[in-house]
Amino acid sequence: MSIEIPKTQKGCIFYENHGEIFYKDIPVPKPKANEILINVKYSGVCHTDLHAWHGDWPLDVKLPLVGGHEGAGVVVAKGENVTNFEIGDYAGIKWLNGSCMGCEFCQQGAEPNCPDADLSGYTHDGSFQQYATADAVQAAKIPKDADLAAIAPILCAGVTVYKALKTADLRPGQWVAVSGAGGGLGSLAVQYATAMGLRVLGIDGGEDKGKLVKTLGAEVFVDFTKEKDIVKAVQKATNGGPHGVINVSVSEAAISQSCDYVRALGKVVLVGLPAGAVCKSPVFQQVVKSVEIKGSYVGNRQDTAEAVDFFVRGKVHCPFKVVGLSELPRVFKLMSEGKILGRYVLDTSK
Ligand code: 8ID
Ligand code: ZN
Ligand code: ZN
Repeated sequence: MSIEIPKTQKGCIFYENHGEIFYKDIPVPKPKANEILINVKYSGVCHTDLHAWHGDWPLDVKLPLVGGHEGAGVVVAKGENVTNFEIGDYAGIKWLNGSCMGCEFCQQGAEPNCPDADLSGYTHDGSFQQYATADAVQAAKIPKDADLAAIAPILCAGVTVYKALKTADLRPGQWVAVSGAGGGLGSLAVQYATAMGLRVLGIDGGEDKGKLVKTLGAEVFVDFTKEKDIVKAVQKATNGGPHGVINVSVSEAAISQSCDYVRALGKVVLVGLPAGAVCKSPVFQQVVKSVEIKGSYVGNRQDTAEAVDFFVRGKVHCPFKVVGLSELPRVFKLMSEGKILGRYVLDTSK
């Protein structure tokens, strides 16, 4: 089977950090021997895409750059060495586009920690275009009957929070606090945690987010815009503090707070990446409470398969709104104002 592939396509591209984002005709990339070419139908917009555009992190982006790393679509071409995908299969673009597969980290299945990791929408043009390339080894497998718009947010947000919850290593019945619970990662974290049998306390701002977070499975919602003493409120609601915290807010203060309200022997998982942030934990408290603070970075191929399986079985579903690819700048604006419930998903045909 061969599918006709155009020479040019629509994509969102920027030439400098914080520079104008152009929605325009750009060339369709050609897959290398190890790559597949995916006709991206839908792409989620992750806060990481906004960090990349702003140049928030001590890691250079490729310029010019086509962002995006939650792309779901159809395989339309493949390089000569690709054996695990056929033309017509559904496939997903993840943050980890490819890695060396030879270093000590890749060897133990920690491919995201590979020093030579190639990152979609960061060092490799991503899913904010109609056709994107991905290393076939790392591209996500998507089942044939999946809803491509609904599954897109699973490819980064879902995988990341699922892996973060595994990193927290909690038992069913224990409390987990999700800080940033109403956003893209947070709304999925609440659902994965609930599906794993955990008791969830969500923290975010505003009544709409509170309502959403409770609908998704949280027993308690703490509104950071209204609550004066968040540490006290969280500890009271969880009878002494949550056993684990998943930090997906884009707030340095919220991250440090979580080191305060976590229960003794608890685990604080760092996921959100506010620009220049430092995690402050009072050493005395951390020692006496024997708190663990752990970083968690997306997930590997197995985490991806497991996170997708929760979606396929109907256990998690990111609340999302579909808009055209050309509307990316508006989505970034809403995101920077903290106004997005769940995710915005871009339809690449508009
Ligand atoms: O592998 C990783 N570690 C990884 C993977 C994917 C994304 C890390 N991230 C990072 C992103 O780069 C970003 O820094 O996770 C962060 C969250 O991504 P997102 O979920 O895509 O962002 P969002 O949809 O904007 O949600 C953030 C939520 O945080 C809330 C906001 O209201 C929003 O709902 N929030 C903020 I900003 N300040 C808060 C506070 N003080 C807060 N919630 C609670 N307390
Ligand atoms: Zn992401
Ligand atoms: Zn490697």
